[in-house]
Amino acid sequence: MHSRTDGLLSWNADWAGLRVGVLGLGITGFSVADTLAELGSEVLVVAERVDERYPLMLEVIGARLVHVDVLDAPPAELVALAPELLVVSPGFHPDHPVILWAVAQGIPIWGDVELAWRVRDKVGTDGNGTPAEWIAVTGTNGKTTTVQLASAMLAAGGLRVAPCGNIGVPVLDAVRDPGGFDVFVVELSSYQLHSTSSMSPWAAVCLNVAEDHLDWHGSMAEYTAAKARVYSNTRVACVYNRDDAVTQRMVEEADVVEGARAVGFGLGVPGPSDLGLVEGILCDRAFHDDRHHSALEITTVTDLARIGLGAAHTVSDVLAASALARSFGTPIEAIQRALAGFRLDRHRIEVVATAGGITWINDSKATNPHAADASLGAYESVVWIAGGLLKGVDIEPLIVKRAARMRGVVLLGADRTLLREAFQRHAPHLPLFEVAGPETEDVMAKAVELASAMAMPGDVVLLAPAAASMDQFADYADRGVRFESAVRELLGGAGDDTDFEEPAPRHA
Ligand code: UMA
Repeated sequence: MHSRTDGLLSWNADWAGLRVGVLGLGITGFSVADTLAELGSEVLVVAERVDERYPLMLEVIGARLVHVDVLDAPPAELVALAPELLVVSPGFHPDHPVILWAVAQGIPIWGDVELAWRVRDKVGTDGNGTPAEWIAVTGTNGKTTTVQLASAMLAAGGLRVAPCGNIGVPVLDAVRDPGGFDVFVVELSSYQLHSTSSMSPWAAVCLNVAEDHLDWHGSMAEYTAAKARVYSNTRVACVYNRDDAVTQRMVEEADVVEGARAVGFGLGVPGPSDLGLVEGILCDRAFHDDRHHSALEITTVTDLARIGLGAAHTVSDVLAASALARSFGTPIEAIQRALAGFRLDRHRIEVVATAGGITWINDSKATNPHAADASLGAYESVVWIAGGLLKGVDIEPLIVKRAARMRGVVLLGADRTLLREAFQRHAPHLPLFEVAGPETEDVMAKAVELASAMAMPGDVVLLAPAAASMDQFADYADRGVRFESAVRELLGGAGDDTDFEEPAPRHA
């Protein structure tokens, strides 16, 4: 069925007077309303749980707001508007009653990324509307680090780069920045990919796929299908993980633009269209004229370990980011310069302190079992602090795989019963303590005290919860900060984080 929105493929298209419903008023919803208001559309925002700063801002830009306590049906104002388009924030489930209503009405449903792709020629690279290229990054884990790495590499090569998307800067804000950019490195969540269809990126990567967000997607198949959309219409390079066959299959099955290449990365020896490792050296054999006979050296695992990037999953991220940057013509020297100055974000395998031979590590960013697996795998003997919201994901395989490395366990958070039962089934001998919730204040102090009682010299006490934090904390950063304060409180002046040697990276 033809609809008016089919032809809306440029900032300069006829958006004036278009009746649009916008679902959600967080950072995405506001960026959508602001963009559409600037384009002259008639905007009605519908949301529950609205942050107090937004309503006034909507008034200023000339968009209307319907704010309800519980949004369980399309409000009368939205029905009366008879929207020609509904733009949804990523947090809305596809089975949300308002979305189901729109589907039944035949109203097109876009996410903010779809809208951003269509209006990407507003400023462009040079102010005259030549759109910046897009590099799209998804995966269960490592997205933000890879986006930051690729952005740093492209910038070191002299380009104006905007990291944006799920990383926290709405793509529409990047697209409308008056300065203009040469390239966007866009972090895309499975939620965002679900509502994106026109995007045709220069290069795309799905870093890995493991169970996460099953409560939102309903099944692993649906979650994987959403992630696979990142490769649709890719024009130059489909970058996949040779250590994760699912990502390779996604590329084989993707509908890409004729001429797009598949480029692998992984911790093994690279083939002629891959980046990989040869005796601890990270090599590019994909973007190299003599790739059938030799490889270009990027850096070594030892050098990466010196700057905190030596864990196996981080080496993978460096290879993926290098593949993306190389696909865009970034010289190897620029990649090396970018790596020399790069530091991981906070709360990602961050050493908080060492005292009495015990190392305290904050990996609060490990919000699913796949991420926790990566950090548990990096240490031989661990007191594990875990728990929170499991998001419908099965925790058992992780416990079966990693219990042998654990000295003991401290559980916290809403879903700790599921964790406790899994330990009872698979590692009943392990000392296990629980911190009862739901209050936030003393949780970490108690967890740290219990962990300290179990830890022996040589051990790592690792906060890698394998779960989301929102049941007890504002977000993963808040959880990490509270952990760090509790550790410092416990250790008093005894902690010293300067003499810690990064444990040898493992590539198993
Ligand atoms: N809302 C409702 N009902 C709902 C859901 C949302 O009314 O059922 C409304 C509320 O008004 C709320 C607003 O929608 O204030 C929030 O919208 P949202 O949940 O879509 O969040 P945003 O503030 O727009 O932020 C989103 C991403 N959040 C989610 O996907 C949940 C941010 O990723 C992202 O940085 C931002 O867009 C910019 O692209 C955060 C995230 O947790 C970091 N992402 C998940 C992850 O990384 O695991 C996917």
